[in-house]
Formats: sequence, structure tokens, C-alpha cells
Amino acid sequence: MSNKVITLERYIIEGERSHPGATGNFSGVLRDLSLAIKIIWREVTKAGLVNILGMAGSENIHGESQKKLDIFADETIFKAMDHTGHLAVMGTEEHDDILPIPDKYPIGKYVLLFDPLDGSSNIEANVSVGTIFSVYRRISQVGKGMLMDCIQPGYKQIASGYVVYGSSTMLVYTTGDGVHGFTLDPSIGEFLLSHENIRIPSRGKIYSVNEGNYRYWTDGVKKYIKHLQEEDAPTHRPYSARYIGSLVADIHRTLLYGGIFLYPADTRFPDGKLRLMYEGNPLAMIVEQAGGAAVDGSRRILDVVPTRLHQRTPVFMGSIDDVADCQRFVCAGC
Ligand code: AHM
Ligand code: MG
Repeated sequence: MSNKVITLERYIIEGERSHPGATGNFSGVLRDLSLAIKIIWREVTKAGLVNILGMAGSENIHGESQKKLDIFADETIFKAMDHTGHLAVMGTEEHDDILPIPDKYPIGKYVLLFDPLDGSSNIEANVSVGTIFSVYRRISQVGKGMLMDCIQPGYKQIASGYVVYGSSTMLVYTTGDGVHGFTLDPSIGEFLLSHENIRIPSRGKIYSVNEGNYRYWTDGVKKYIKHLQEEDAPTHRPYSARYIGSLVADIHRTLLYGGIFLYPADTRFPDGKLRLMYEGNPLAMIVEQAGGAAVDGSRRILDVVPTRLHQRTPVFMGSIDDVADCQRFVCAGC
């Protein structure tokens, strides 16, 4: 815990000063995003008070019902970012296609992908939800950004992060120089540095998976989970099971306490359930930057070359030793 009071704003500026030649555009992206996040936080925390809960009557491209707050969060981020001149294009989990910058606004050199409100099926039970984001440099040369800018492999991300709207609201991000966490002080409306340089323990004592899907798993995944439930003192087994069902909250806990989170491919979701561009890549970058590992069962998630904006991926991420153990079981049949 830092003993100085440092705002997110100042931390971003100082970070940029340490990179000679930085233009300020990139810190602008993070600053604008943090404003959108505060607006979403305001709505999420009063969700029970105003009549904003309930279905909006539409479905997203995955055929899932959208809650009103999903739509609100999606629009809030878009509107906070579209006119800034920093971005070339955006993509969000809630839209089938890329979101171009409107004609009236200048075009920038960065690409923003986001999952505006992950885990929104949990809102009515007052369970933590989150926002996940990912920033790339555009690769197209001129004009508005294109699909090719939005489907770059995860190792090309220049920043990623998430916000967990929980008992306190935290923003955790990386620009490839460690992982830093900021806690929102609601009384002053500022994110304050609370967790500088987060490091994930190399081994944990917790596994996190939707065990209700057991019958759909491969034998490798079944054997791995059984292995974690057996007794073995040197490796802390049996592990405890924790599954919130809200990805950001499950990853946040994994980052701080160690262990493993998995959402494997199964007979219902042969490519996995989670989305590579909106969930897998940004969280893989965070976990790796904190000293952990993130794989899809056979390779680093960050090395996957995407072909589709809404591509899904199996996810195994967390403490480096736990992910290595998991790989041995899961990859047995690879
Ligand atoms: P969402 O982006 O539509 O909210 O869905 C993703 C969520 C994750 O937050 C969570 O890890 C997962 O879906 C839970 O899935 P399941 O209910 O199948 O366990
Ligand atoms: Mg999601």
C-alpha cells in the first residue's frame, strides 16, 4: 500500500513523462476512459434505486438478453471516447461490427475494444460486475480505423485493464510496465493509487470454474479438477472452490490471492465461452504482467491470431505454477 496520495490522473501523466517522445494522446485515452467509468459506476451503484434494471427488450449478437445497464455502459464509453481525436475505431462486445468514429470528429491512432458491463446477469443480486478494456495502435495507415485494426493478436495490446464495481470500485490496468490498481474514493470522485505493482502469487489455493458444467468437460479438465480436490500438503491441496460467475471479480480475486480461473472449451462451447478480444486478451495481458500465465489450453492466449471480432477462446489463467499443472492435464490429449 502506497503511503502517498496519488490520483490516477497524476500516475498516468508521470508514467508518460518517463517515456520520452510520448505525445500525450495515449494518456488521453486512459483519462477519458476513467471519466466514462465514473459515470458507469454512478449508475451501477444506484441501479437498485432508479428504474434502470430489467431487460431492455433487445438481444446482443450472441443472442443474450441485454440489461439496460449494459446498453447504458456501452453508450457511455462510446460517447466519452468518440470525439477525443485519440481513437481510430472502437469495438464492443455488444455490437456485431466495429464502431467507426463519427464523420464530424477527428481520427486518432489508437483502437479501443471493450466489454462495457461484464457479468451483468449478476446485477440484480448485487454481485460485482465489471468493465474490461484493451488498447491497440492502429495498423491501417489512413482514414477511419478498420476491422483489421480491431483483430490484432493480444501481444500487440499497448494497454489493458478492468474495473470491478464491487464493495469498492477498483480500476486495474497495465501499459506493459506492471499492473497497478486504483480504488475510487467516492467522496472526491477520484481513483487513488492503492495497489502499485500487483504481483500474483506463483501458486494459490483456490480454483475458480463453473463446476455445473462438469459433464460437458474433456477428461483432462475433469481429471485436473479432481486432482485439485485431492489431499497433498506441499501443494496446498485440496484447493478451495470460488466461483462468482462475474469474470472481472473472479480474475481480480485470482490476481490478488493466486490460484487458477478456468473456462474451458466443452461439448456445448467447443471454442470456449469467453470472448478473445473483449475478455481473454485484456485479462491475459494483466495476468502476465503481474507474473502469472494465461493460456487457451495449448498456447498463450496473447499469441492467438484472431480472425473474427467476436471469436471465443478457452481460458486458463492465474498463478504460473497452477497454470503449468493445469496444462499437463488439459494438454494430455492435445
Ligand atoms: P457477459 O459478458 O455476457 O456478462 O458474460 C461473461 C460472463 C463472465 O462474467 C463470467 O465469467 C461468465 O460469463 C460466466 O458464465 P457461466 O454463467 O456460464 O458460468
Ligand atoms: Mg463479458
